[in-house]
Formats: sequence, C-alpha cells, structure tokens
Amino acid sequence: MKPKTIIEPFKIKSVEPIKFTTREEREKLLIEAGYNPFLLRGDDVLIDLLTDSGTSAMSSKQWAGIMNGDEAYAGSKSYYRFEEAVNKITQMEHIIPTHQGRAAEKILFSIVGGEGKYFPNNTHFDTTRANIEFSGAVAEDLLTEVGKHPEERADFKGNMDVEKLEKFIKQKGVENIPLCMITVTNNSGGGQPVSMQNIREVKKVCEKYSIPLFLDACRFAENAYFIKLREKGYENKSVLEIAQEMFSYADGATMSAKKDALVNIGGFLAMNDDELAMQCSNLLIVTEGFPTYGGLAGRDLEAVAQGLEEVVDEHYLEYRIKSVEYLGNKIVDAGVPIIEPPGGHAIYIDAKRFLPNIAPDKYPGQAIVCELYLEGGVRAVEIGSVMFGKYDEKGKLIPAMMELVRLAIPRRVYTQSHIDYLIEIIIEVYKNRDKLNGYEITYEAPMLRHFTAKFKPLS
Ligand code: P71
Repeated sequence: MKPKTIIEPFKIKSVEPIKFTTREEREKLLIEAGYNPFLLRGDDVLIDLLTDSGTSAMSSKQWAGIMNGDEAYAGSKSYYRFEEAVNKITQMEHIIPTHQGRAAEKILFSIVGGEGKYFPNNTHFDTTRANIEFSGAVAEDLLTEVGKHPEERADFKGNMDVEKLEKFIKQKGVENIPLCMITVTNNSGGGQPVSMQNIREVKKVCEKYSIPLFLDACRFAENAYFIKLREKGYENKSVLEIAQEMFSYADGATMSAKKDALVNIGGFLAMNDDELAMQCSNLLIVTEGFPTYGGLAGRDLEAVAQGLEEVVDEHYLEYRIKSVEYLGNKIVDAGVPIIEPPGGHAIYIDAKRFLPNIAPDKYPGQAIVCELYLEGGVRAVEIGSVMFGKYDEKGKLIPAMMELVRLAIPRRVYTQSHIDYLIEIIIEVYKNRDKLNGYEITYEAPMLRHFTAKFKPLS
C-alpha cells in the first residue's frame, strides 16, 4: 500500500525559534510599519511567506559544502563542481556564475538589448522586464489566454501563445528580436507550469526564424515535476531527464539559484553561443567578478551544486508540490478564491473576489495582507494595484489587471502543522471579510512604491 500521508522528506537537525506575538502587539507593530508588512522586522513575523527566494533551508550536505568551499580567486575547485552540476542539468557549453538572477539578466540584456529591440516571454518577471527596459528595449508578454483567467483550471497555464509569438516576430522583424524567453514556472502568472509541448512548439517557431530561445529557469525543477504529473508520455521519466529535455530546446538560460537551487544567494547564465559567452564573461569581470566565481564565494558555489542535486529528488518535489496544493485545496474548499489550480511555489489569493466591495483604488489586497498579519502573524505580499497601479494625467489610479495576494512558500522551511495553522488563519480572515476596510496611501516613492509605501485604513 502507498500511504496517503505525504511526509517531509527530511529530519530536522538544526532549528530556529519563531517569535509569538499577541494581536495587540501586532496592531502596534503594523501601525509602526505604516500598514506595510515589507517594513516589519522579520523577527516580528511568525510565518513569513513574503518570498520563496533565498529563504530555503539548506541541507547538512550543503552546509558541509560551505565548509569545503575553495576560495581560490581563479580556477577554484568549487567552480568546477558548480559547473559540472549546472552542466548536468542544462548541458550547455558555457556556465557563468552570478550573485543572483537579476545579475545574469543585467549582463545578458546589456549585451543583446538596446533601443529598437524586442523580447517576447510568456510573462516577464519584474526584474527581467526592468533589465530589458533599462537597456532601452521592449519586453512583451505573450501568455496563453487561459493563463489570464484566475478561476479557470488548466494543466499548463504558464504556456506561451505560439500563434501570437509568430505574429509578433513578423510584426517587429526577426532582426529586432535577439532572443525569446520562457519563464518556468511562470511566477507572475501564479507559479503555473509550461508544458514540454509548448516549449517544443516555441522552439520550432524560434528555429524557423533563427531566434535563440532562453529559459528563465529559476523554478525549473518544479516545472519539470508538473510535466511528470500532468503531461502524457512523461509519467515514467525522471525529473532530471525531463529537466534535461526542457533545456535541450534552449540555447541559453538565466537562473536565480535562490529558488530551485535551494540556496540563500546565487545564480547563473548558461549558453551555447561562444561569441555571446565571451561577451558576457567580459562584462561579468567588470560588474560581478572573475568568471570562476562571478560575485559569489567558493562556498556559495558548493551550496548551489549540492542544491541542484537535491532539488530533482522526487520525494522532495512530491512533498513540495503536494504541500502547496494541500494549502490551496483546503482554502478553496472553505470558499476562498485563488488562482486555480495551485501553483508550484505559491498560492495567489484573488482579492477582487475575496473582497468584492473594496474597489481597486482602496487596495483590497493590502487589506487582506494586513489582516493576515493581525490575525496570525503571517506575512504575505500584495500583487495588485499597490505593486502595479499607475496614475493617469489627472492623478486617478489606473488599477492593475489583477488584485492578488501571494503566499510564497519557502523551501523545506515549514512543516505540515505550519501549513495547517496557515489554513486556519486564512479561513478566519475569510469568515470576517465583511469587517475589513480598504486602505489609502499616505506616502509613496516615485518608483517601486510597494516596498516603502505607507498606508492608512479607511473607516
Ligand atoms: C520572488 C522573486 C524575488 C523578488 C525579486 C524582486 C522583487 C521581489 C521579489 C525573482 C525572480 C523570478 C523570476 C521568474 C528572475 C528573478 C530574479 N523572484 N526570474 O518571486 O521569480 O531573481 O531575485 O535572484 O535577482 O519573490 P533574483
């Protein structure tokens, strides 16, 4: 018999206490933070779901790797271990370490970007978009239609619309599209996976026009596991084989190792093109460091290498994907509206349906985020009009497309009982939703306002 209970596939060797606070204390702390959980001290948070990036718990073998790190400036042994581990998965010619994902993006788009250039993606993550736009180029999202409907269930809502891609290439001109990207899983669209068939079809179009295909690979293992679960023909393949096939269609990749390499810092750029790799390495030397450490310490490279071996373990991925799904399904059963189906690294609450009486200009997502903290010391992030809202010439808010609250689950950090606690808190907030009020912004920075904005509750 296969037991129904999925257990954490690890024992705990080192623990970090979490701090309990009372509701009265949290009310005071939230006022001091201007009702913006970004401005809380991490220590005042009981369950921190701000991000799954850089928040993983490392294994004993990763910590052992930290002690084994070779800090030679050039040609460090740890670099070669790192290169081998990345190569095993990506099978790419050139592996360039960077200190995190956006550093890889910055280098890549400084070289291939610029005025008049266009970069299609299923959905660009914020930092990718920012690096493309900073270079003067245009970032275009070509997500499949079903991916834009939170309440619709489909297996691969992260897919790119292949027809739109071909149209886009014809419209903008092949010579103006230095590369095409696919983000696996699609973070901005709810952590939804991309199918192998879609990657293959995108590759076919790219090949027809000789456009290189790059993967934004930070959650490649979660994507590969979804393919194993959901796509015909992959049920008996290993996650490593599936990942290798995903990368086999790509000419290059950027990766933030802070996600699926299970580390607290790190990233890389990988590619097959010799000339482009040479240019990237040269820029790396100016901005990050020598090509055998790229802004990291030797010990960090060891931890990435070990993490990449551990992340394709199917017991780990089963626990990972099932615990996010468990959280999603339990709150859906209680009526809480989320992006369906649950994603790989996070649950996205649909604040528009959760609080239909609070208009986007009164920030319903922020209301939920604040109440989650007050009710249970849980920190989540608004991904809606606080993050993406813009103003028209008259100063009126142009709301974001969706009003979401992201609950991102750090890897290997929380157990089933933490998740059960979380479910209880979310359902309690949902039951009391009629008592929630909207918010107004009392301070905002001219750019990326969500990080530092201050709010006032409306009564
Ligand atoms: C996430 C993050 C981390 C983050 C970044 C910026 C603002 C808030 C939080 C980072 C990603 C990502 C994808 C698909 C590239 C990066 C950048 N995500 N691509 O979701 O999800 O990586 O942070 O290592 O520079 O919380 P980097």
